[in-house]
Amino acid sequence: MNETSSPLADASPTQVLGACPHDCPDTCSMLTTIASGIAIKVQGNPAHPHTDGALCTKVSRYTERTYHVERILHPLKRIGPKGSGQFERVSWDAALQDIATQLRTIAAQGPHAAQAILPYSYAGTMGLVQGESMSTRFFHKLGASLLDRTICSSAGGEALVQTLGGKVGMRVEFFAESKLILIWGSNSIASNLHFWRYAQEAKRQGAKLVCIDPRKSETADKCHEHIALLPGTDGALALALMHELIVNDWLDHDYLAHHTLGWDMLRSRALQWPPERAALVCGIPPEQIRTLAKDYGASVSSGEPAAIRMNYGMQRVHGGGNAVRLIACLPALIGAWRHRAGGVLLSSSGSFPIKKTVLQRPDLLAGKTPRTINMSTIGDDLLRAASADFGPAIAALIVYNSNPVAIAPDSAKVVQGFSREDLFTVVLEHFQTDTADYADYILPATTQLEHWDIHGSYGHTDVLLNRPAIAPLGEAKPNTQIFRELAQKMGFAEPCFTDDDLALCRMAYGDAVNFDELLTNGFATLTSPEAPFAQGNFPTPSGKCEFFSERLVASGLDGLPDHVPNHETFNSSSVYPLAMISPPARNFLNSTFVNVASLRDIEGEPLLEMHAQDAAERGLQSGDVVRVFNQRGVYHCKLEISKRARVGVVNGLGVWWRKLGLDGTNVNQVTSQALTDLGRAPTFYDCLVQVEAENRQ
Ligand SMILES: Nc1nc2c(c(=O)[nH]1)N[C@H]1C(S)=C(S)[C@@H](COP(=O)(O)OP(=O)(O)OC[C@H]3O[C@@H](n4cnc5c(=O)[nH]c(N)nc54)[C@H](O)[C@@H]3O)O[C@H]1N2
Ligand SMILES: Nc1nc2c(c(=O)[nH]1)N[C@H]1C(S)=C(S)[C@@H](COP(=O)(O)OP(=O)(O)OC[C@H]3O[C@@H](n4cnc5c(=O)[nH]c(N)nc54)[C@H](O)[C@@H]3O)O[C@H]1N2
Ligand SMILES: [Mo]
Repeated sequence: MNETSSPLADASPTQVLGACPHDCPDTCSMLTTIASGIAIKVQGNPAHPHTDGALCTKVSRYTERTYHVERILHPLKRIGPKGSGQFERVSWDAALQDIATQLRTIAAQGPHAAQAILPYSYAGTMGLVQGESMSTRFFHKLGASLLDRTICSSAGGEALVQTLGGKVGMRVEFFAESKLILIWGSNSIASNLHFWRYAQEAKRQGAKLVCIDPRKSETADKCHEHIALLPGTDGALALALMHELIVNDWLDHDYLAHHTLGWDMLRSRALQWPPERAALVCGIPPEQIRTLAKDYGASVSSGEPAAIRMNYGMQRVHGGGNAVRLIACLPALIGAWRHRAGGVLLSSSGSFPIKKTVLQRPDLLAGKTPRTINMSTIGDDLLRAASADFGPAIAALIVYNSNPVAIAPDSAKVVQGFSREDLFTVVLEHFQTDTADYADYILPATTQLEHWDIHGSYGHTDVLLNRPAIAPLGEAKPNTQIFRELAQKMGFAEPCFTDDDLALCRMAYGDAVNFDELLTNGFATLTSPEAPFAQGNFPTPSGKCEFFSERLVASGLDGLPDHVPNHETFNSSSVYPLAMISPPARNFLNSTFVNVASLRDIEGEPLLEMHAQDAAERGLQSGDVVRVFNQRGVYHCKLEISKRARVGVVNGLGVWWRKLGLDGTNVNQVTSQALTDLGRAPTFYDCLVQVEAENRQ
């Protein structure tokens, strides 16, 4: 497998090294077996330590997805009303010519008119090349609006930056040596399987595992303890843990004195949160908080490492940023960072020295300063008229690597926006998703088996290279190629619009990574310290763990983290008395894979999990079709009375394709466009609803 040999010509089975492209912390090294140019199998690379030869169930079905009969293999042009899904086949040349004409017409209307064009993309592929490289160059040159990519992790990301100085933390492999692991806001078995392997190893060595999650997830089932707090109350829990650490003097005073900023202030705030107060907010017994604090604090005298694996579950609520800030402070109180198996990990993505400016070429803006649109409020923004404040109404939308009609909050607004007759929409896709149904043009994109790419990770610290294993199916083209050809049709003459994908892969890290090693092994491990903050050295302005942040004060916010209540606060007397969360289903990846029959069969159908007591109060039974509703809309699905749901909270597992649901909607019909305290992120899990049987209107 050298760079020049073509696997496509071989008749006997060969294997090609690749990378799983999906939005998941694990970023696995993948081996594709091909015979006569056909990919017959994908498997985990046994030589890559984190992947350890194993892929998750959904990605092991990657060939089924790639050769799916519904793959879009030719450019398509709309012939029916928006949303009807009626298209006809057109040639690439005709499609690109017409798209270029439409974009040119919009851009020609005035000096800043190109801002009416908006790219909409996220992490359908996490690849740096098929993600934001050639596409971003194209939109910069055009002067299109910028997109604030907040849909997933920006509240937690901003919180980490303000507290630890970056999206950095423990190395995942050292969780295997931890003696206490708090799995906080994460269903690791479903969404971070390769971390779970390390947690299992720790468990075998005697570690205690505690899961903090409103839902009794598959992961909670396998932990020693489960703390089922109400959604959006993690900040209160963290403050009460600090209270107990302080009053019992389970503190590393030396670490606090030398490597933290603002301890006196945080201490005073935490002392206002005795377990009884937090227990009322969190809806859990105070004893559970005391026990957790005792376990966590024990590390100070025993020296046994205590670790926290946060994932993004707790930051999808109003106070998500503050909650992550508080949790990220905890390790410093007990000096957990001194040990390589202690501390916290939410994301490792800040460890990667990605050459963004080389890939994305912001210089192509050439002095233009387009407005920024937040992807999480696309519903409202598509419906906004031109104004001095907003600028021009959005006139064209180019969607790639994302399915906003299914995944963005407050679907009724999103659908209304995408239905606008005066909106020109282009969707680059593998399948005719809910979003593609609203396109004027659908352009067929290649999958990871058909193109080059290079990856970082947000769960480990390895760079991975993806080689194409098969030729593009039908007339599909890589995103990069589509933007290269569009650039040509637009007459963009800069040489950077001819860089090929392998060249872009090489540029992504420049000299920071040995590319020959990537070509040979498929992965390369970044050199990073084993215990990054053992001696402080946080990448914050002060070099300390910033309990108090001057930067937040400068932007008009509280410098000290606090418990920030939900926008939609749980209240048993309100019209909408149930809190709904909508975490990912194990066999889907957001809305990807929902159309793969073998995986959809495992998930069954869209379900709402409800506690028996809440069901009894409503006369509901398992299997009933229910209306889940609030002021934003109604979503119909089947009810399941389930031990996975706690009293007062219902779980609507996501993210189904709307058109595969009971009535053409999914959970996002009821979620809101309200944003988080930090990071301008969505609040999917800050959502009150009522539930009743379908026939009782
Ligand atoms: N199988 C699978 N894997 C995935 C995904 C998928 O869709 N399917 N999605 C991928 C993506 S995009 C991401 S961002 C990552 C991370 O995705 P995450 O958002 O971390 O998803 P989960 O691991 O399900 O963890 C969320 C957990 O948080 C819980 N939760 C909800 N609200 C709260 C709360 O207020 N407090 C606390 N403590 N917990 C809460 C949920 O019940 C759920 O079990 O996973 C990735 N991996
Ligand atoms: N209610 C609720 N809503 C949620 C969440 C939740 O927990 N609850 N989670 C949120 C989170 S964390 C996230 S990250 C977002 C995810 O939202 P999205 O980033 O939109 O992710 P997906 O739904 O997986 O859709 C990705 C699309 O990209 C396409 N794609 C994949 N690779 C390529 C490629 O190479 N080229 C092109 N052109 N297309 C490609 C896939 O076919 C797929 O349709 O959803 C959010 N929405
Ligand atoms: Mo995400």
